Amino acid sequence: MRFDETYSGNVFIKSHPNYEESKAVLYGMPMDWTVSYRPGSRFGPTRIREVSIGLEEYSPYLDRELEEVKFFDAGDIPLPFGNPKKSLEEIKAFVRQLLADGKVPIGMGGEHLVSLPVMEAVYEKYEDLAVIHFDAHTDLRTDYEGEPYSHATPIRKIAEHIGPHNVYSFGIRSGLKEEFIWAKENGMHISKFEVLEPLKEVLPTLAGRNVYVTIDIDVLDPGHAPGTGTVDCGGITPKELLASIHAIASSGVNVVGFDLVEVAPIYDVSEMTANTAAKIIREMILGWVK
Ligand SMILES: [Mn+2]
Repeated sequence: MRFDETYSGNVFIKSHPNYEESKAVLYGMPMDWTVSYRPGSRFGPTRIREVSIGLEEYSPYLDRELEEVKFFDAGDIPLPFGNPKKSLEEIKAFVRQLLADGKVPIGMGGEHLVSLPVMEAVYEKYEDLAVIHFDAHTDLRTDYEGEPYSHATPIRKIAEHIGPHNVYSFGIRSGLKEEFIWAKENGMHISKFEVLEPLKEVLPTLAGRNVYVTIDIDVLDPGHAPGTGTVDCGGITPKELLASIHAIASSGVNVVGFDLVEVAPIYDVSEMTANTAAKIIREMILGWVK
């Protein structure tokens, strides 16, 4: 299931060498064809893997080692440049296979539109699915300049697909007035500006549910994570994001898949964004893959 079977180089730290034996599968979705502002997130997965080597394998937060969780790094899904429709089909086919094999999908973007086919595939398997979404942006547009498949639309599309009342967004501080109105009128949960406290209020209602979690790195303040396409000041700290991941880990929700998207290394001069992303992924793996 690795895309290049001869590949032996850049993989996430402590990933397991064998697909069959692994409980979860990490994969990159190197697509940034629909971004409205700064491109570059197609290079995110590669850079996150490279810097992951600097991480400790042990989490003092969770008292757990990466050694204890078998996850396979499948590499990046080969995607046709400039063709979002075909790219989304390729991603969905890949994730369907993972789910059929009983694996937990762990995605790295790429622009946020890559999460849409993943969530659709996960919903095919888990009909009671809820989505937890951390982001600076609503991503609730119906289209962007007439284009329905855009990095500004994935949450709208999944909300229409699984029911808006099953989607919970946190940390939102940017979007059109109409998007906020649509969410409110359709029973979708949006917490503006904050993540941890409103999340703690919602989690008890999701206990026992199958949940997909999608994190746009720009939920963090650009002071902490400048390496992303559409920066928006006023975000949360990595400390709050880590605490939110740990809150989900101990909440009784069943995380059936997750992703982290929109890391764009070319704007990441300090490499702080990629390093932060790698640690966040480590904590999600250790906290959510049971
Ligand atoms: Mn965003």
